[in-house]
Amino acid sequence: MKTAPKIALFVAGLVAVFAVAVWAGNTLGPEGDVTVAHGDSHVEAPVVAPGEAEPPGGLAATQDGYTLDLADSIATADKNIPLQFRILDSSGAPVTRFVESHEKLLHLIVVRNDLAAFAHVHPVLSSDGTWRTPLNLSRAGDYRVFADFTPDGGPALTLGTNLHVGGPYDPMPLPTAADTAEVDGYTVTLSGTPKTNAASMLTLSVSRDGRPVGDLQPYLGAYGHLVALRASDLAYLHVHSAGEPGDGVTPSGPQITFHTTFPSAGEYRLFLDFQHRGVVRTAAFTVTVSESEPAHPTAPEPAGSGHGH
Ligand SMILES: [Cu+2]
Repeated sequence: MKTAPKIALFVAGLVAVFAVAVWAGNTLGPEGDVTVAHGDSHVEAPVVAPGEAEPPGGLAATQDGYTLDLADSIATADKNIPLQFRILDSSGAPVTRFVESHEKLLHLIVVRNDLAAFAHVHPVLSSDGTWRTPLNLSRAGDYRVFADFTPDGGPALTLGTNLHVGGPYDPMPLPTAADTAEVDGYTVTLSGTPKTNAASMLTLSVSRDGRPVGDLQPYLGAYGHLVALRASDLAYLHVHSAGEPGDGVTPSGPQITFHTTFPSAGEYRLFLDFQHRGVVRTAAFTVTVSESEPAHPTAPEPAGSGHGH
């Protein structure tokens, strides 16, 4: 009977090690905001070491005991596909309580695998835990559905699963990398050099007819929402916008600033949602992320560098 406590201790140790590992790469650990949870001891969020990118989300349908469960993973191309899904907990029961983030309980991002089609919608939750939304997917193909949410008492998660939309499919090559994107007469310009191993700051500037747009409207608690997906496998990156409307510092355009850490070199597709004059539009960019030099090389200093003993 004495082995049970030992095993429990061992498991607890493993959990602690895992929790620290997760925490190191992700500002939201399994227990939520540690700074708040341990208010009396004021734990500072650990600094993410160079080279430790936030682990990308969206690559798994099940993570940390939660599962994204689509009612039907096969649909036919249509402007109004009724999508239904649930978030199940580790016992298989649907989760009915969620924590709001960016003014919504859950954000649903749907992209075709070739990244040629994108939707960001906010499904409606029924009391039995079923989420529903119409989806405008008039183009056939294989899609990835991402649910970005925080279950009550659980970690912030992005789960991803496949949706097959039948019909004639004409896959598109990824657009070449460019610093500007056009949408409905708006031009969005990207500046900043995205790199691996370090938090990258990206600035997106919105203009229309050559004039900077300085009166962007808040949309879901920010002047812009950016979704970044790795082209090779649709890994979903968490991107944080700098500041928020009404904080007295953040301008309502033309520039919107974001921070993220790219987990690897390669091509990514960025989708920026912004609102102006009551209409939400999406500008899309392809960016090529280059490998950056490690900030703290681990190799010993070369002999004769003047620091010999
Ligand atoms: Cu959303």
